[in-house]
Formats: sequence, structure tokens, C-alpha cells
Amino acid sequence: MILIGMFDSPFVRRVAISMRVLGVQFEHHNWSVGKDFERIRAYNPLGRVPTLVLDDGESLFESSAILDWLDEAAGPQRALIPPAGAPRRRVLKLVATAVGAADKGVLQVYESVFRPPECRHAPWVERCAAQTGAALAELDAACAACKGAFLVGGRLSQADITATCVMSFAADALGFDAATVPHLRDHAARFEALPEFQEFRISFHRPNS
Ligand SMILES: N[C@@H](CCC(=O)N[C@@H](CS)C(=O)NCC(=O)O)C(=O)O
Repeated sequence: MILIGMFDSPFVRRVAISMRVLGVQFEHHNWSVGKDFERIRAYNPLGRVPTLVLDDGESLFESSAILDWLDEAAGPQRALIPPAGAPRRRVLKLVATAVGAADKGVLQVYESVFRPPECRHAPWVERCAAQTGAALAELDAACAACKGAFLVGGRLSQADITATCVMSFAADALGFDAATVPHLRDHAARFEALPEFQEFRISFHRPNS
């Protein structure tokens, strides 16, 4: 199995960490959505990452679809999203909040990476930054409520993995001030210390920094 995409992406990273946690072996192609666009498009018509190429050659893309496949293969006892009921809804809502923050964060990064300076539109970037900030504040409140434990159900779930990846991405790639979300910052720091998270942590160069 081959995971395509760089670990500066919170979407690629949450897939890689989940695969480690679930004990799924994979090769990694450290391809960039910029310079390796055509190579990625050979596996994914959108040219986006993460893309997971299965052993039979089928490729999966969209991180939530990849994670759904991994959970199905792991079975309901080990799945990182609970199979039913209130815990499932809670995990999905926290994951949606974190993924939404990342989506809006990526748009802010692309404004400087893909657009020439004269085409950048500050009100749009400010709107995205406000959306990222509001979503991270919501996650901060959830982390405050769980008081140093896992976010949902007393065990590691996709909510902890995705919230951690997105907190680190926001701090590293956007320069988001983690001190404004201290509960989320501390929650993420606990998980980032684990070997499954450390393995896929890279030092990050922020554009224009
Ligand atoms: N909703 C997608 C988002 C993935 C995403 O935004 N990936 C970025 C890298 S962080 C990408 O492929 N960017 C290139 C592009 O969108 O053209 C997912 O969850 O997989």
C-alpha cells in the first residue's frame, strides 16, 4: 500500500498516524502537490493528497474516505470512529470542526503559495482566518471539557488525532497563536509526544516567513 502526500498536510498526516495506530503497513511517496502534480494525477484525477494506493492498484482519495476504509478493515472494536450513537456523532462533529479549520487554513496558505501578490484578496484571507480561529476555539472548549482525557469515550479516537494534526498545522503553517487555545494546545502536545505522531512530524517552513 502506498500513501502519497507530504506530512506538512494535516490531511495526509492524520491518515499516516491512523495507519500506524491501527498497525497498517504502508510505503510513502513524499510527493508535493506543486511539483509532483502530474505524478499524483496518475493516481487521483484531482491531483490531491492524501491518495492511498491499495495493493490491488485501486486508489482511494479524500482523507475521510480513506479513514472510513481503514476503520472498516479494523472492525468496530478498533475503529477510530465509533460505529454508532452519540459517541459517533460527537467524534464526527469534532472531526468536522477540525477538518473545517484545516480546509480554511490551507486556503490561507494557498493564497500566498499559488497567487501572485497583486491577486491576493485580504478580506478573503481574513474571513478564512476568522473561520479557522472560531473552529479552533470550539475545539479548545471541547478539550477543556475533557480535562486531560481523550476527547470522546475514554479512548483514542479520530477526534484526538485530527484535532492534534490541525492544531500543529495551524501553529506551524499559519503561525496561529496556540496560547489563545491553551486547552487544545496542551491536548495536542500530549499526543504529539507519542511515537505514532512523532514519526510523521516534520519541521515546517512557512511561506514568506
Ligand atoms: N478534503 C480533502 C482535503 C485535502 C487537501 O486539501 N489536500 C491538499 C494538501 S493539504 C491538496 O491536495 N492540495 C492541492 C489541491 O487541492 O489542488 C481531504 O480531506 O483529503
